Amino acid sequence: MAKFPRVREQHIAVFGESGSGKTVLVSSFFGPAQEGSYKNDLWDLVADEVGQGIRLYKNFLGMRDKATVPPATRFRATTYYFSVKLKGAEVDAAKKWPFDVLRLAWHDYPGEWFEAEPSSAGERDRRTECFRSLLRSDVAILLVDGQKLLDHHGEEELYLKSLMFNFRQTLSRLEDDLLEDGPIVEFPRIWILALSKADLLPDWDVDRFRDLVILNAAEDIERLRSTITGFIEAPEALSIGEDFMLLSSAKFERMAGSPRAIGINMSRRIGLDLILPVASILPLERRVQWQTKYDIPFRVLDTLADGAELLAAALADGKFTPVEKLLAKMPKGGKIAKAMLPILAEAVALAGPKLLEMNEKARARNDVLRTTMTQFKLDLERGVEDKVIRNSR
Ligand SMILES: Nc1nc2c(ncn2[C@@H]2O[C@H](COP(=O)(O)OP(=O)(O)O)[C@@H](O)[C@H]2O)c(=O)[nH]1
Ligand SMILES: [Mg+2]
Repeated sequence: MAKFPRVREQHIAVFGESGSGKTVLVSSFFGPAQEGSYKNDLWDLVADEVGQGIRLYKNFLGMRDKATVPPATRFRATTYYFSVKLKGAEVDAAKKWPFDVLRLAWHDYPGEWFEAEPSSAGERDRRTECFRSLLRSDVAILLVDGQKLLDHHGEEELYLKSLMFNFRQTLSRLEDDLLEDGPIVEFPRIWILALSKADLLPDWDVDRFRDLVILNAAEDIERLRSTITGFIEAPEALSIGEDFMLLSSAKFERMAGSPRAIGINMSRRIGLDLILPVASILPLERRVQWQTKYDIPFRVLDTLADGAELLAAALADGKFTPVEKLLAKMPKGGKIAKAMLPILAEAVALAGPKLLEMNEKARARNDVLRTTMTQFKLDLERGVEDKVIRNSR
């Protein structure tokens, strides 16, 4: 009998210049799940470090009740650890869920680091160190600030180009340190461009955002891609400039003529419910796509979507046992990756009415794990339909 809880850990890295909305975003991701009125019969969202959780909730309450924004977090790199704890696992370990906690590590990279050279050797080391920890993420979200787009109305190109340029510069500066041991195996391979503060552009959908970025900064994205290509092993497993999403932490309502926020409606969020689905489902999908198309070394596949087998087993009906058997029987390596591919592909292919049906059945059976995983996939489908997210196909 497996020991519970078994934890699957997914990492996402959030990059954005200072003021682009990172701290508010993480507060708004976490806060609502702590409200007394919050209901979720599938899981609890908890902060692994109590102090962090309190700070984020306080940020959230400040916005909700006092319309005050969190203090700027300059030059501070933080990793927030959240656990999505599935309900009912303790009482029913016999369900043999392959995991019952999904851990999300959210890396917040200080925006100032994009904008200025390190001021000392010590700071340079800190940056490299921080960046190394970000590399464990499968997914990176790069924020495009909606406020800056408004400020640059008519010359969005200037802003977008400088954003991409700064970002690429930052990476290039770190190149020597990061590449000490040769091409990097574990590196975020899914780069999502996200419009933050999307509430400021209420009539925009994700297609419009994408068109703007491509029209004005296609070459810059290409340059960023080639920079990253130079960093990593198996660079065909990389998507950048293919995934886009809208994010808004709240509806900020401003008084006419006054720059001061007068109301922050925390119940009007955009895209935040897609964070967990993006962190858990997208890497699995991409892994299947890349593994099918290219000959990718196992060590890359294995880091590309850690625990993909278990996620797939949790999604596709009746697959726990075969996956567990395979994992127990075979040594880690290319052979098992090949044997697993059809199972992963089956899980990824679940969609539409079939997926909904599985979700409903799992819910009726009180199979919280499968309900949650199929729900994440449904949420992503819904996000695509609503034009909040757009993924490469
Ligand atoms: N309209 C709007 N404004 C936001 C949103 N998120 C953040 N802001 C504004 O942007 C400012 C900077 O956000 P913050 O999260 O501190 O940026 P960070 O430096 O990237 O951490 C906040 O003080 C808010 O005024 C959002 O979703 N919508
Ligand atoms: Mg901040």
